[in-house]
Amino acid sequence: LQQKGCVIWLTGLSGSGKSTLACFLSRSLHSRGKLTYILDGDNIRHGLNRDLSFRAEDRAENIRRIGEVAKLLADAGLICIASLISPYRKDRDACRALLPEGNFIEVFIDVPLEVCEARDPKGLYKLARAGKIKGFTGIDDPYEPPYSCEVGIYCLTCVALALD
Ligand code: GGZ
Repeated sequence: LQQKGCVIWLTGLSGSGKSTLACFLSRSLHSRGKLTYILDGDNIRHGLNRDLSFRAEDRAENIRRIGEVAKLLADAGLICIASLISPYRKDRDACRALLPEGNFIEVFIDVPLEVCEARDPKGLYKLARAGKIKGFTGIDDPYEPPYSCEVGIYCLTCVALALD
């Protein structure tokens, strides 16, 4: 296997497009002969992390476990694409610290809350606004954008509006 493993960490709000981008990235890398694996927060919460809630300590544990699994996959030579809200800077930084310098690529999907909420693909923002989901990121739970990251992906809708 002539491939150096690494972790591409996608962070951003619910509905920002992390999973879509993860799939696109994975296909694109496959077509270039690269081996990839997607770790998606929402999926992993149905299996490995099904014991975890959305309280801050449980989110931290969710991120820690996914960070450790990502490291194992990267050690095995895969390009691991982690896609989870990972709202707290310190948790993302702890995952970064597991990998050698340069092997953790943090990608911030920078889509404003208003846009994510307007998309609301699963109707979760609506439920959160109605108080039916408590501690929803962006509504009544914080999201800490990275101070510095390897890649920032801006919302195309916002760019189009700004240019209009
Ligand atoms: C945020 C929540 C919540 C709360 C359920 N806050 O857009 P989705 O639906 O498909 O992905 C979100 C997913 C978040 O899981 P993560 O593992 O990525 O979160 S974290 O990194 O913060 O641990 C969302 C859904 O679960 N969801 N309740 N309260 N998102």
